[in-house]
Amino acid sequence: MILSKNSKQKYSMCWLSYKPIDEIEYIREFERYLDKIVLLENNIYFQNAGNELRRALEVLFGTDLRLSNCIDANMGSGIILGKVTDERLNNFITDDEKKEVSEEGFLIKVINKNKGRYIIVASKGEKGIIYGIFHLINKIRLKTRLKELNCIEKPKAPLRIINHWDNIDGTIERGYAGKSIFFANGRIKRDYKRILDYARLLASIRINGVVINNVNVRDKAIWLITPKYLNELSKIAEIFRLYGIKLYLSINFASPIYIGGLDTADPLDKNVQKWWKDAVKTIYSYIPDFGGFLVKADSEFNPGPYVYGRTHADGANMLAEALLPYGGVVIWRAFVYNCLQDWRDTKTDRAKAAYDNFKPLDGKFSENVILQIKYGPMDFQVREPVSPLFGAMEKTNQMMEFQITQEYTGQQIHLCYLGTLWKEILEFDTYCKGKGSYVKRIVDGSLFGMRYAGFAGVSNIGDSINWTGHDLAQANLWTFGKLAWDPDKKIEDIAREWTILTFGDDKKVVDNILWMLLNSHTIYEKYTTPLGLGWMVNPGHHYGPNPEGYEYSKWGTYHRADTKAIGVDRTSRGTGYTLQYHKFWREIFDDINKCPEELLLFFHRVPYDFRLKNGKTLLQFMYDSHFEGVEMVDELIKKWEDLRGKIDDEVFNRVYERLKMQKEHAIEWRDVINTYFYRKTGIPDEKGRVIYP
Ligand code: GCV
Repeated sequence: MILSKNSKQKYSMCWLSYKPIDEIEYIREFERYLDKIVLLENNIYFQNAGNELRRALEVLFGTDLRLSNCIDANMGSGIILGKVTDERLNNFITDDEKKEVSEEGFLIKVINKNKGRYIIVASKGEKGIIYGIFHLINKIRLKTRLKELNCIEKPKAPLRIINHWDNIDGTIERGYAGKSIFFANGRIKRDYKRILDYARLLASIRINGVVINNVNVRDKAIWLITPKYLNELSKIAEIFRLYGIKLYLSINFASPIYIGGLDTADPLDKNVQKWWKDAVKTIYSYIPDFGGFLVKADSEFNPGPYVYGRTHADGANMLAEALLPYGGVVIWRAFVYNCLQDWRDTKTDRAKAAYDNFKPLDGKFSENVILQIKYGPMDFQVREPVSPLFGAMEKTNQMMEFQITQEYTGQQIHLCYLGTLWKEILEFDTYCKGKGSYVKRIVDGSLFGMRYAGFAGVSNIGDSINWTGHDLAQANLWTFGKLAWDPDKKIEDIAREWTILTFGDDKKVVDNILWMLLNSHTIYEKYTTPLGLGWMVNPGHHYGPNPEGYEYSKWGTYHRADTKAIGVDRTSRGTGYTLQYHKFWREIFDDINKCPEELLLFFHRVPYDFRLKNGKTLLQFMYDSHFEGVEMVDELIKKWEDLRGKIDDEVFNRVYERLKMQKEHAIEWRDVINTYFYRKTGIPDEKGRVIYP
């Protein structure tokens, strides 16, 4: 493992740990282009990109290239970084190519002309250059042949943002990889090297925004938007800026009361509006390219506009008005529900909350408000249906919220690669504008022609040696960035690229790790809560099995299991949740025989003797699934054991330890859940396996 040094700590650079290229033929082919790096713009962004490239090439090829500012007639060869609009590139780039390159996009072109050999990396703006550089570096590391380097890349979604749930005391809500890299003990950390390396990792997956504090904004964190912290924050913003990443902050909706001493935070109150305008003005005086606010309001005890009898549009638009003159945005979370609701009434259903709260507001949000919607209607369970809000808000900017951190998916002790699940969600056809109305086209803004759209991923990193606790969990961060840039990409390709860049291209290494990644979500689902059941975790920390553990269970168990059946009837005859979907899906979800089986218990109340498509009863399926899941963890372990000696020892052992823990905890899941069903039904396993009574 190549470790990046900083004064206090060593840590891996994940997929950016460069090693010398070992293929002589490839080195020869490439060396002919390596005379110097030409920067056609003289600014810190180009300088930084040039230095990134130079440092990488030094490791890859052992050559220390000069940085130069001019293309001279006898240049011979080199890598040229420039803006597509630069006339000096006219000889190399066609007008059509120029037109195709966007502000964040880039072009790479290999040229052999008049005995000169050049690789052009060009963009319309600065961000595209840094993305182009990392693209080139990684393509070289994948030993991509020169003739295959030519490309034009552009993002599908304009906003690609990481959300940190970092608290100002240094803890991370739902963080499983150490402490915050930004905060400690109520202060902003000055570990700029670590932040810079983080910015490099994020830029290499083309992330363009980062919210560094938790959406639950409490205590001192409320004051982050004031000069008390803004000076320090501006230094962090500066580091991120170098890598094309904007800084955003989560805010507390009641800040005018907490900080401003007002007696209300009513969004229609003139003093409140003025307070926010002044606060925003101050922020921009420290951070001129500040991205904007992320807001969790009226949810899980956070204040919001409902307190004043106002709508979420009133709340969001008030903030948006303050940010608009500076180009800032408000990202408003749709995760609004009443966690204390009494669900004994059969129509009451938490799954309906986001739609019920926001659908009536479609078209009422300002142009710079974006609604950030969790992928499913509940809360990042191992499987949920796609939130019906996608496809229901044609006049509202929308973003997809994925949880990269593995709150309900094994907390970075269990291997659970999320790319396969995310891809399924993005490929879901909402039918809102007829066939082909995919979620991916909604969150990239193209289906409804929205200016702002994109992806938010709840971060899985902390200050641990490998950033993510489980080394293989780095793949989730990588995949989030790759899908946000291009949701059409094949997940196998994304995972393969990560594997090679992180562990090298040994065939066995690649095959085994790829198998592990691509099967891991299914395995986790099998031994935890298959068929869309969800939630059977311990309350509070959400790790480990607890069949009746749903924390807001005052009104009975979440899944309402009794001796005959389990699941909530969410059909149009039941809670009415399916009515929030387009007719096409409503009819499918409503019908117990048509409903996709992996979501059966999400949508239906099902008797234990109900026969599934494979002929098994629901109960027997449950037993089998849990046994199979544990057996498949053995497969994961075996695949990893086969790689001993082929992977850096430290990394090997770290992952091995986690896999062994996974096995132990998977057995616990199997036994607790199977026992639960056995106790409920009194029906033993048909195969006579031991189920603890
Ligand atoms: C940041 C779930 C999590 C909370 C999280 C919340 C949210 O309820 O358990 O930790 O709070 O989602 O997304 O706001």
